[in-house]
Amino acid sequence: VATLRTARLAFLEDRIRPFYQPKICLATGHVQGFEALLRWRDENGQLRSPGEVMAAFQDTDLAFDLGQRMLHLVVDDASKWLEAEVDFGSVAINASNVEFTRHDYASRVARMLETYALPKNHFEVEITESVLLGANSEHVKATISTLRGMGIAVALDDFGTGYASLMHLHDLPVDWLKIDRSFVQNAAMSKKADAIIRAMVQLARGVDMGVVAEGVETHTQMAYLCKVGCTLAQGYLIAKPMPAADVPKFCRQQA
Ligand code: G
Ligand code: G
Ligand code: MN
Ligand code: NA
Repeated sequence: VATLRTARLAFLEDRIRPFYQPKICLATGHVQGFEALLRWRDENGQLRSPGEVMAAFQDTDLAFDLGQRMLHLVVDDASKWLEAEVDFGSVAINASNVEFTRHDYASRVARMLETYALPKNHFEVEITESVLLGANSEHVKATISTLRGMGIAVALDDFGTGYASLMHLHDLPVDWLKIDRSFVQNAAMSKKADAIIRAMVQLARGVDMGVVAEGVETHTQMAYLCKVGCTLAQGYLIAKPMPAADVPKFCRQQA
């Protein structure tokens, strides 16, 4: 486990990078966009997942700074793809609750996009419903609608793993619902898992949300998800998260 010191050093020494995992349209196979996922190199140059850094930084100002750094790096990468006429669709960033509940989240994002001349419809934000469990859920809802009003799509991540999900859907106007990979992995394997996935898709469609299936690893899962009406698929079957430098080639191959 990374200590706070190890995590802080990675941050200070600029060893944090976004990797990008594509989401494809199940109906057409086209790239809809990419999710940015934090990766970092430890002192031995080993590539590591975000869990440890985020656990070490949790609920500190560093969590906020880390989010700002990611936002900066992701918008920079995307603006370069745009300049090179790479058809990447949109890029999505995961916002931690600490970042998202700071009063000026929407305007900070807007300023960053404007600085890099990245049109807002090329950018998306992923949140989890736990952000609504904090003290100021009215403010969270206002932030969501400000972002959407600017043309930035919002996705509800890890759907199905949280608490009181149905209630949140009712008054949470988001664009995308991401079905957690724990459900996707059992798809087409058990009647119960199938019933749950079908119910989630129905629910999302009933409130005009698109549905993203996460963690798709097999052709069987992909065919099943397409059949039951999911919109997009993301997972190792399509591609693992890749460095920014590999995104242009991936987009060209898919076109
Ligand atoms: O990429 P990986 O499966 O290791 O990610 C583990 C978790 O870390 C996922 O829940 C993902 O949403 C989260 N995560 C990845 N990158 C970021 C990031 O830049 N910011 C935040 N807040 N969470 C991230
Ligand atoms: O919580 P969030 O959905 O943002 O987390 C996405 C995480 O899932 C990332 O850490 C990513 O590395 C991981 N991931 C993406 N695709 C797959 C997959 O097909 N299988 C598994 N096991 N993990 C995946
Ligand atoms: Mn996510
Ligand atoms: Na997720």
